[in-house]
Amino acid sequence: MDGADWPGWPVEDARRYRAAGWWRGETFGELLSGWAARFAGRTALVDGDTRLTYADLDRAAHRLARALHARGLRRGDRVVVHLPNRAEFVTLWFALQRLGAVPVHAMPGHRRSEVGHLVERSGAVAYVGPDRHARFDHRPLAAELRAAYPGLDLVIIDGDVTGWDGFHRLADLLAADAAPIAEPDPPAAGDLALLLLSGGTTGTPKLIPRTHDDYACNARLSAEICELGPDSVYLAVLPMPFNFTMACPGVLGVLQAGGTVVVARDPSPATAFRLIARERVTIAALNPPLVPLWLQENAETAPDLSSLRLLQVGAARLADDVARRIEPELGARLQQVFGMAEGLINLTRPEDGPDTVCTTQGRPICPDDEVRVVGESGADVPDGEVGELLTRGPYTIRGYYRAGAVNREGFTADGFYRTGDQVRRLPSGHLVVVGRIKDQINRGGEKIDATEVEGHLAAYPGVLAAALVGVPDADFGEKPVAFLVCDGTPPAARAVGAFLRERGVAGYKHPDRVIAVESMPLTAVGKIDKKALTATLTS
Ligand code: J2J
Repeated sequence: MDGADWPGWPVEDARRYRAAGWWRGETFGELLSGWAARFAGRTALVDGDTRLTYADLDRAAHRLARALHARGLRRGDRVVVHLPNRAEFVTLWFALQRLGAVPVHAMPGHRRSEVGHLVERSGAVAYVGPDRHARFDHRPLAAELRAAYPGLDLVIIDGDVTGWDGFHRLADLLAADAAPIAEPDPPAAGDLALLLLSGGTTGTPKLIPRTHDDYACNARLSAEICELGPDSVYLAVLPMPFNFTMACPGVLGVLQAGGTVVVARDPSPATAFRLIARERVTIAALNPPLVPLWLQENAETAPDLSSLRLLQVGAARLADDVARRIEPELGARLQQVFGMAEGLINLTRPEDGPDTVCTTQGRPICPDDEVRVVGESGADVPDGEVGELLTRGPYTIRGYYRAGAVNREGFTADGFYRTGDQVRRLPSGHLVVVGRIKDQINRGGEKIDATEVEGHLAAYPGVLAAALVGVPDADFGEKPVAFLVCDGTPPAARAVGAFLRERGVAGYKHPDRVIAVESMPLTAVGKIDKKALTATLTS
């Protein structure tokens, strides 16, 4: 474990997790080789007309690993992966694992501000993106990153690189027949396998270090609870770099079970329903805003969803009444998923009754997940009472990557992660998410760090003070609204959006509305009183 960059698990706990079989000492490169041996001719991946068997995926990952090695990538190097849903994402991910290089997951909606932070914080040496996606050209972004961060010297584009000097085409690397690596330096299972971006609450983005051991555990236990097997067909609707889609059980959980991953290139219900019928999809994962769209499209078009057995919904609170419509209308069982990139995953179970499935966010997937629900004093509250969720376990990090003192706020001295989520625990161990104490807005599953956006808003000409708050929204659960104290005429939301776009801030973080106020209401300790601001809108 790399003690210098991130705090690993204490030796005693690590020994316990190994002895219990949660950690199995296998890297993702080794795991893929094993799956390829067991499931060789079965279909691993479907993306449009492309179908890859396990043997194909294994071969492609080997070939790409060699080509990347020939371009200078080595064990431990960090690589920002900014690809939307496509087969190449999976091939690249495993090629990096084979080398012991570390994918840093960027979300498709991220822009220069977020991706720049990822490069800076991780010290990435390479960037991989598409040429264009969702009307955004990634090549100027890659060029800007390369100019800004001298350590970033390898740019790989999935698509056209004509006119972009020094950029490599991913297709060329995939087709290359590089010589076998002369002196391989394979990673160990306790090594860093990937870095995920935290939803954040402090204005500084935090990177989440996940190891082969812990991330494989995350995917395997999720897959077992979802009863995945070789006949499982998973539709990747949400972005594949998202922890939910990747490992809960997601892409990795399905592959370890010998099933098939079907790539949805866009999240629309029309695309999803076409793929479900064509590929006989058995399991899919959604965030709450997509659920009403699926229910509506289903009512209007009566698609063939007869193969769909399980619909996972998570990343934000699913309304109980919407939850209750899922099984009767779509014919698939609902599973609520309350997870976090830092680790802990809660799932409702096949044996749970409908009330539990529709009104709770599940319970931890591992018997060694430790959960505490604490009040303001830090003392545990009784079951049924609301408190902050703290957690520790075999796949929950003990600290962020290169975060130093920040880790003292985010974790207790004895290693519990402070989730910032307010929950109630039922006697059955199921958790109900009732709110949060972190300064974050959850826009239908997309997390917005209020402090980070406020920093940008404060730079808008004439803005004297800025506060971003989440206000209730029928479609997204909540949406960001900016309260501004301005010197002169306050800007319209559209102008603020253009300003943030110019600064390279992802679109989902832009405020839906801008409200001018004379001054900010303050709490007793002199902080901006966000509850009072929200109340002005809802009263
Ligand atoms: C309420 N809030 C929820 C839920 C997450 C699976 C599923 C989701 C994520 C994820 C993930 C919620 N109800 N069902 O990584 O593997 C909020 C909580 C939590 C935060 C984590 C996975 N499910 N949340 O959403 O790292 O506030 O991970 O702490 O993006 O999302 O966000 P993130």
